[in-house]
Amino acid sequence: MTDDLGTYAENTWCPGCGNFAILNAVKSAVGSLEAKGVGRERIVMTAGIGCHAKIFDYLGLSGFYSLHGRSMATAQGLKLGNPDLKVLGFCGDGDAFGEGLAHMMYAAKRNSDITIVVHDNGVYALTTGQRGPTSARGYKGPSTPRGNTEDPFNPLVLMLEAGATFVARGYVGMVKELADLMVAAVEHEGFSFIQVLQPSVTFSNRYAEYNETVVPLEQPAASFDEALALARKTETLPAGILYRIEKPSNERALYGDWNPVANHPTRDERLAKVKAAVGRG
Ligand SMILES: Cc1ncc(C[n+]2csc(CCOP(=O)(O)OP(=O)(O)O)c2C)c(N)n1
Ligand code: SF4
Ligand SMILES: [Mg+2]
Repeated sequence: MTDDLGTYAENTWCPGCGNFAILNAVKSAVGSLEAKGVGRERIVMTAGIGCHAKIFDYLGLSGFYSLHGRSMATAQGLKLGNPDLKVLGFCGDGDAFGEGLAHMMYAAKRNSDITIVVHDNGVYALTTGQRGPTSARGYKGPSTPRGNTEDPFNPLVLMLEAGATFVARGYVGMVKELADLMVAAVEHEGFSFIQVLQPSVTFSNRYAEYNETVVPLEQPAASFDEALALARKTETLPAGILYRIEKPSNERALYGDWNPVANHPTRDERLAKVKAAVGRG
């Protein structure tokens, strides 16, 4: 690990990949959080498997490198294990809305106090560009040589409907705004979701399209229905916090202010409990 939150791992992302901007935004967000008193030892990360997940190798934070489709499950485990942690889960679109879809829906439903950042490039990039859950209709790749015959999932709508209490969209062409979104998401107590539009220059280069269609959103929607309407827009793509409400997080509802790490029983206390349970206390 280096002082600037970097690591000594060789970076193998393609030149121009949108993932670089996400890495820079996270570093900036961690700096802002530290300035606000959230020490970096309290900020932990997890990632799935994919190009996005290499962020785990390049970012000098503690964490747990997970499996494809299990980043958000691992993030929930980290938070349950120690609710004082601020947990960042990095996912790909395939990770989050393919194999990990059920985990995503339930994490949002139970309002787990984690932040999920989806690097949405609309393809399975690491495995060389197969169609994924957010690929556009007509997308041509190795698994759809004649074009994708399915419409993409809308991640924002899915997360809103599942119960996410913070739903945002960022764009790698707006790094400062993306860093601000990450800070706000980490500060939000409850399930915070950021869809980051992250073109894969190699397999789905949509920079020109996004530069035309992404528009900054000044403030969150005033109601759930308004947020859904914003999320469904296609001619322009609002970027910012679409929806944010206060609701007790799962961990707060389960634990209150109790922390299983701080209140961990000693070995003798655990032995006494076991003996009592088997009638030998
Ligand atoms: C359990 C499991 N299923 C499938 C794979 C194969 N696999 C690795 S990366 C990947 C796709 C990654 O796509 P995405 O999550 O969108 O990430 P990206 O590479 O686009 O950043 C797949 C299917 C795997 N490694 N493990
Ligand atoms: S294949 Fe795409 S997502 Fe992966 S590093 Fe290259 S440009 Fe980025
Ligand atoms: Mg992808």
